[in-house]
Amino acid sequence: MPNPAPSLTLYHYWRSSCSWRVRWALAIKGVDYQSVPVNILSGEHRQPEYIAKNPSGFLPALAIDGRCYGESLALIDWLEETYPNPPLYPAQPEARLRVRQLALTIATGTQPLQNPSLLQHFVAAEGERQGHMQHFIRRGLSIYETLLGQGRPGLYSEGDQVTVADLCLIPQVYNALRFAVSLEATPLLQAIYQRCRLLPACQQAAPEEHQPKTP
Ligand SMILES: N[C@@H](CCC(=O)N[C@@H](CS)C(=O)NCC(=O)O)C(=O)O
Repeated sequence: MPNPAPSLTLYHYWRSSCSWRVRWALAIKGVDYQSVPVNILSGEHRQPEYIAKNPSGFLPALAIDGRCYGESLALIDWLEETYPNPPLYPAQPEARLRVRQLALTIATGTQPLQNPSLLQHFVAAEGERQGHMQHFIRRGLSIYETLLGQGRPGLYSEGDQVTVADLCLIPQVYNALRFAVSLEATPLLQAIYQRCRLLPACQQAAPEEHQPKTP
């Protein structure tokens, strides 16, 4: 008898880019999960009840048969290993390396610099936050664009198949637009963004599909 499918509960916030990555991976793999919204704006992610589930206090977190784990890329890798089809990495080792380099350019080099917890700590004046966000988003996207130019983009960031790189890129570009960062200087990633936004799995995972009816 095959093992029963694990029961999954995703703790996430509708506008969190890291949450969108995992929602999109779940949608691509066609995996069902229970959805538990956690409100970053009201500080629910800093309450003891959530910290007990994910000690970092960051979103998202995924409970697998009742045991909770954090870190979006680790969660996506678990999904990839548990539900290999369709794959989120190319088969060839150097192409996999390019995908990881792109994904980490966003996941470790760009997104963390925009976190509310970091901004509250280091950028005291509310009015300076937009400029800070724009600076680091522009920098991250410009590096990504250069890497695309040196790599093997096709319809998506690596070839013609959606990979983990796209799962990181698209939510970050959404944030760029939200914070009025122009994409004029990054045409390759802009085209990939527009193409991905038309994909049903990407749309299913997008913030507008998860925005609570009442704030
Ligand atoms: N490395 C973590 C980062 C998670 C993360 O930074 N999540 C953001 C939302 S995208 C968050 O929860 N921020 C809350 C805060 O900064 O207080 C991951 O990939 O899961």
